[in-house]
Amino acid sequence: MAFVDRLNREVVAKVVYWGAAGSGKSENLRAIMGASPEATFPLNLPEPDGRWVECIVLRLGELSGYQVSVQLCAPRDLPDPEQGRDLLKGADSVVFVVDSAPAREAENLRALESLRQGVGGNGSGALGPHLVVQYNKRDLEDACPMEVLRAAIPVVPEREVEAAAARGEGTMETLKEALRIALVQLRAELTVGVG
Ligand SMILES: Nc1nc2c(ncn2[C@@H]2O[C@H](COP(=O)(O)OP(=O)(O)OP(=O)(O)O)[C@@H](O)[C@H]2O)c(=O)[nH]1
Ligand SMILES: [Mg+2]
Repeated sequence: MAFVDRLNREVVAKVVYWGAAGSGKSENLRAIMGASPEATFPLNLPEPDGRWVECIVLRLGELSGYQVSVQLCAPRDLPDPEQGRDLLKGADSVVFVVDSAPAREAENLRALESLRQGVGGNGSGALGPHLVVQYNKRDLEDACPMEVLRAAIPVVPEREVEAAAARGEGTMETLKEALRIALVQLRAELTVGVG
């Protein structure tokens, strides 16, 4: 759940990008930074030195009388289980970045398993409603066909998006879907809180 400061009427939502090492998480953040002049870096990164996670902050505007911003976070590589749980705690939605390169199938699966462990669930049910699956690197000449990838990634997401993050294709659409999931919940929480 997003961090809500009712006194100052500010909300910080969190979207976590997750995926195998080299799947394209950083390219997503880079593309979003490039398209969002207002993007900033948060002041309270988990580890100032030798950082294992990248974060950017976007201001989204007003919702139900609150100023809303969102933190987009991506670990470098797969984090260890404790760091992973910390990062996923409070996430309003998760983008699982799939590498379409045929040789990365096992790594994609390992990343999905670590995501499941990180959110504390063991079935696709718990994860799915908060999840956007981004099939990245669709520009590769030997990219796995979509039906092969879908069959190989055992999760039912709320949304899926095809992307070529290194070209900035599909990255904003992915973000839009992740924010949509986050904001639906947030609106409900703020409305209940206001009474
Ligand atoms: N062809 C192609 N290459 C991509 C795409 N997205 C990312 N890459 C390349 O894949 C490599 C890894 O991308 P990153 O964004 O650094 O991957 P990451 O998920 O952040 O990796 P870690 O931080 O190590 O976990 C880089 O050389 C990217 O340029 C894509 O859509 N198409
Ligand atoms: Mg990275």
